[in-house]
Amino acid sequence: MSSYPPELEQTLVLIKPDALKLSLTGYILSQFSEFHTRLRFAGMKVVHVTRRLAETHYAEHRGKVYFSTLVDYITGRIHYHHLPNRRRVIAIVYCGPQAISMIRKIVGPTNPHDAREKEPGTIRALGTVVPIVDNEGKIIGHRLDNLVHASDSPQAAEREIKLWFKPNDLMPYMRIFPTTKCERHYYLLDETLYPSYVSGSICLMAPGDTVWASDVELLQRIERGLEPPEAVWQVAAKYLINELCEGDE
Ligand code: FUP
Repeated sequence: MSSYPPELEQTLVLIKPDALKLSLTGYILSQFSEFHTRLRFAGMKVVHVTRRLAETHYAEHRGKVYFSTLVDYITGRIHYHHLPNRRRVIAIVYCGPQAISMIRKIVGPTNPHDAREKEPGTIRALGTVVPIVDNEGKIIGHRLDNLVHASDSPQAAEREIKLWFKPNDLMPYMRIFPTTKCERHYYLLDETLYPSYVSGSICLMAPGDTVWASDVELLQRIERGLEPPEAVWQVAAKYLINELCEGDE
C-alpha cells in the first residue's frame, strides 16, 4: 500500500442510483460538506456504470446470493429500469484527515435496518431493504439499497479510487498514489491487450500519459501471462467510463 501524509488521506464515495432517484444528492453532499467534515473534494464525476465496472468494484462479493442484483442496482437497472439514459452514479474522492473513518461514520451501517435501529441520523438510515426470492418465492437474501458507497479501509480506498479515477481526474496536489509517464501504447479488444491499433480496439494509454504506476505494472504482468486476462478490467474500466452505453439491454 502507498504511504502518504495523513492530511491527504482519501476515500471514494458513490452516490448510488436510489439516492439520485429520491433526489437526496444535495442532502448527502451537505452531510459531507467541508464545514462539517473539514474534507475537500479531490475529484468528482457522473458515471454511467457498466457491468464490468460494477463487477470489478464489487469483486469480493462475487458468488454471493445478492451479487447479480447488487450489480443491477449499482448500474441503475433497478431504479431506472425503463430509463437507461438516467442510469448513473456520482463518484467523488474526498481528501483530508481521517477521511475514510469520518465518511463511514456519517454513512452508517451497511444494512438500512441496522442503521435505523443503531445509528439513526446516518445517511443509510434512509435506505431500503428488498427481499431476494428464488423461483419458489422463498426469501434467500436481501438487497440493501443503502444510497451511498464509502471505502471501508485504506487498502479499499486505494483500489477503488484507482478503479474509478485516472490520475488526471484528480487535483494534482491531491494525487497521493504513485504515477508514472506511460512509454508505449496499450490498446484493448475483448480482454486482449495490443501494442498498436487493431480494428475495433480502444486506446487505454498512449506515450506521455500520466497513469497509475500500479496500472502499468498490472498490464505488464497480464501480458507476461502472470495474471488472468480479466484482471485487465481493474485498469481498463475507468478508461471506458462514459465511453460505452449499455442502456438498451
Ligand atoms: P459496505 O462496505 O458497507 O458497502 O458493505 P459491504 O462491502 O459488506 O457490501 C457491499 C454492498 O453489498 C452493499 F452496498 C450492500 C450490498 N449487500 C447486499 O445487497 N446484500 C447483502 O446481504 C450484503 C451486502
